[in-house]
Amino acid sequence: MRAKIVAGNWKMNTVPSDGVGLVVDILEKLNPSQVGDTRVIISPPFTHLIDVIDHVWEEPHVSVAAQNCHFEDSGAFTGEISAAMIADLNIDAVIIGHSERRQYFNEDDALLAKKVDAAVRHSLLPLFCVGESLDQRKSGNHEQVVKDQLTNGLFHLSPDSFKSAIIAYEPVWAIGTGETATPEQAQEMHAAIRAHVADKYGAEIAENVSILYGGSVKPSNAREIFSQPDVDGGLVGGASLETKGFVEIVHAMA
Ligand code: G2H
Repeated sequence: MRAKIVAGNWKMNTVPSDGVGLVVDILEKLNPSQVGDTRVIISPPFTHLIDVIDHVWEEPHVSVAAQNCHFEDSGAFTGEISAAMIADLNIDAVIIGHSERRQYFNEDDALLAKKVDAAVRHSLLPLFCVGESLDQRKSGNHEQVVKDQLTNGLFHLSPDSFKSAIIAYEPVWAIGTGETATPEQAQEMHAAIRAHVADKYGAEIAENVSILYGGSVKPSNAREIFSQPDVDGGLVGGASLETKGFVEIVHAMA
């Protein structure tokens, strides 16, 4: 049975003191009977990781992810944070390949593959993001774009290492725009991703990999998107910065 996951990607929002308040508030408002077996992942900026992990480590269904890592373990890379450093804080996961990293920091598949390796080397679950631009969708090329991102950034992993990965499908045209993929568009791409995983790793591994949808998920659309058979949860940006909305989204997954 694959895991149901709702992850909150705070991006570069909140200062540390506000972030701690937000996580405390979220933990208070999550209703265990409505969370069920959904795994909640909180992904704050690096500056908040120590404080946030302090608050969630005793919560069985809640874990913490970093938003990025460097591919080397240490060295002369001023301003960078390594997977080794993140893992040493008892963080569980790291987001890799978010479209904002691809777009604003020129991260390409070859670099992302090295980051995935660094994550796996330090037992961090790679939450690997893929997604097409509006032009790529309009040209009908969207499935191939996403398949190539997976092939080049993630599918070099051995089957055993791949089993720790989580995939997030985030159409770039739906990120932070208020525009969401329809449940049918999400399902179609998630099914294509699962089929692509099956081609590479076999049906059993494909059946067990969690594929999250991201892109303007909100309380008003979460339940319908999450009800699709190949959608195993969400990667939530803007709506994860407000307790009530994020908690509603988590409860919508159960
Ligand atoms: C997509 C998503 C979270 P938002 O980037 O990763 O953000 O929900 O604000 O579109």
